[in-house]
Amino acid sequence: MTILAITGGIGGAKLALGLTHFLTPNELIFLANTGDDFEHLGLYISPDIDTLIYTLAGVVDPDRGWGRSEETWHCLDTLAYLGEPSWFQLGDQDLAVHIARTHALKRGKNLSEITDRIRIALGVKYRILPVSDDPIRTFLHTSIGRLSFQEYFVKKRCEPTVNQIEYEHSNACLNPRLDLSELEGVIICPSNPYLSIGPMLAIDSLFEFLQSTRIPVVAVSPVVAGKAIKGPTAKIMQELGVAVSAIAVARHYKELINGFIVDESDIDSVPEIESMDISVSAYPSVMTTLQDRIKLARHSVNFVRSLSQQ
Ligand code: FO1
Repeated sequence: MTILAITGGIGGAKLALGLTHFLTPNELIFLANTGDDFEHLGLYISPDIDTLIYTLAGVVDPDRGWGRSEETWHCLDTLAYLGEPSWFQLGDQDLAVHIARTHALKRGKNLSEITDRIRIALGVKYRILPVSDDPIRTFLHTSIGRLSFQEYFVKKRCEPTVNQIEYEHSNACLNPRLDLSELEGVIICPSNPYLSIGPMLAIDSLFEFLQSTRIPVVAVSPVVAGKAIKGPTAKIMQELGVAVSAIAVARHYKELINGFIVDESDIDSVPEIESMDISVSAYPSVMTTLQDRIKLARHSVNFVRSLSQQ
């Protein structure tokens, strides 16, 4: 039986790495967000898939959390010199991945096939499935208009006020390579619920599966003591009129989860979350070191397994 880890962005990749330290490639499968994907300079870029592959392969830049370590930027410098857009930083090694992906897609391969090729080439033994092979795109309606995800996130540095989030997809299908019958449980990683997990849950069949399945579905809170661990989660929650708290994240996932992990500093929120008919576990959930990631990952899997025995 297999654990499905639903992940997007840097927070998700941290827990994902922890999971690979004790689950085998047969026991773990990743479903990755593609709502941040976009075309830039004629290249198809899939940031959350690449962040996950680079993290699991041990080649991610440890400070940025995205892109490759020991990267060089000759191509980007030359593009800037030529007057081409350089706001989205593409390193030289990273560019090779975008070129290979774009080339494969142009030859008729799908995103799953090319993701498999890239992760195998980088030595990653774990299956990584894009949530869909069909396009899904996140747009933000903001104080300065409708922005694509990367325009908002990178070009405008998350500064505009967000009024609404839109997931554009024309009936995108859940990745058919995902065999739901082989799953023993699901972990929703501590990724941004709106920007990273939201686009995936916009696929009806995934949402309905999580809502109706009898296997345990556990989410790990990305909000700790009223603050987001990383990125614009807290800012977006505030702007959407939602309290920045683990309770609000649990309420957001309420229909889908039967287990929720809060940081031990949020122990006071346990009764209110339990009143939503969700089992709660309080555990240190800020992942600074590799040991933190492994411990939280192990705790998440143990929690999933304890819920399946109930
Ligand atoms: N994030 C930035 O803040 N600035 C960048 O220039 C940037 C470039 C980039 C290139 C490749 C890649 O895979 C990721 C990149 N990211 C960059 C990260 C990315 O925008 C975000 O981490 C995700 O889309 C959010 O999950």
